[in-house]
Amino acid sequence: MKKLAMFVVSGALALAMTPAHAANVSVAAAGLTFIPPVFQAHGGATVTFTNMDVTLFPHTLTSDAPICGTGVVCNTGTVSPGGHASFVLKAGLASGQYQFHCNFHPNMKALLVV
Ligand SMILES: [Cu+2]
Repeated sequence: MKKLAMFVVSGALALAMTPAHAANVSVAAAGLTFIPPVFQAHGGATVTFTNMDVTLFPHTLTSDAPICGTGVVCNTGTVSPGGHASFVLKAGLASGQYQFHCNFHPNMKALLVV
């Protein structure tokens, strides 16, 4: 019985020490604004962008820096109202803050916190 208890405890510790899977995140556009304007994710996470803009503008979610791969900028491409697209952040992306914008509306900004 004591052996079983030890096994359970060490199993729980192993679970606690296992890095969490990269949580996937969702970002939307509405009213020429990204929602939320600041989002958190780790490298390897999938970022899904949905265009919920009732003004019927197309949008993109595009990173300023190449953080989807070596020399690869994250870019959903053009997403029409009601549409969605996703990309995967580069695995092992360094901690920091990364700016995103919309290719059609430079004033639309979002910030990724890793
Ligand atoms: Cu836009």
